[in-house]
Amino acid sequence: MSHNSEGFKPYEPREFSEEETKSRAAEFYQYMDKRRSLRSFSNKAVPKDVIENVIRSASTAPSGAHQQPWTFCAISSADIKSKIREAAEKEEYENYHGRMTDRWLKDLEPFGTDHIKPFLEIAPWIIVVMKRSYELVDGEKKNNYYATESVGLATGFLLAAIHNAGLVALTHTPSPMNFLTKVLDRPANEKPFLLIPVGYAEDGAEVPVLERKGLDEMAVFY
Ligand code: IYR
Repeated sequence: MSHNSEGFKPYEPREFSEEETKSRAAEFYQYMDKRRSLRSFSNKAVPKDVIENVIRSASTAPSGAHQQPWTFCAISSADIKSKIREAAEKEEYENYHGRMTDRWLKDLEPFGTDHIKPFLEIAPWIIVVMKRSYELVDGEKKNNYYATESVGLATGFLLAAIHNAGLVALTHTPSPMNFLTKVLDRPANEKPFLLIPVGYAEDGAEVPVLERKGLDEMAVFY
């Protein structure tokens, strides 16, 4: 009998037959391919424990030295949501009226976006993902490793968990996002990374027609 090395434990693999592996991979792809970013939300409530569990799923992402350099701020307060909408629309107005280049505005035309963001009040939840660039240990700054990559991975897991629960989301980046630090009263070692309204799609919601790159265009096998 082998015994565990100090600080290690046996990994419990979850393996499937080749046939089942193939069908699981294909079915997961089909399922994920149905995910879309939504901008029209219903105000239908989403229970808090659903949000807790999608955040727990996000937090299963790998991170540099397992430092888990993220904080998820989950907002259902109507008051805070309207503060966020007001501040976001102020920034977005500037973006759409001078800060974004003509090329950028043209590239966004197919998505029908503008500076008005009602979903920030209508969606039952907003999750603001915070990146923790460093931790304060005895008053000293300790940088977290690969914080951007880690938070990006966790956000990807979050979006997959939201989709799996039958909910919809938008990865929203009002720019600049520093107003969130103030509105949410967050510490200086956290920077807003993404703002994600979460809820159900509005009845009759539409999404832009778009194609995803095919395997030939986005993968190379050696
Ligand atoms: N942040 C703005 C503009 C915007 C930019 C990109 I790149 C998008 O994919 C979508 C929107 C907004 O949210 O409207």
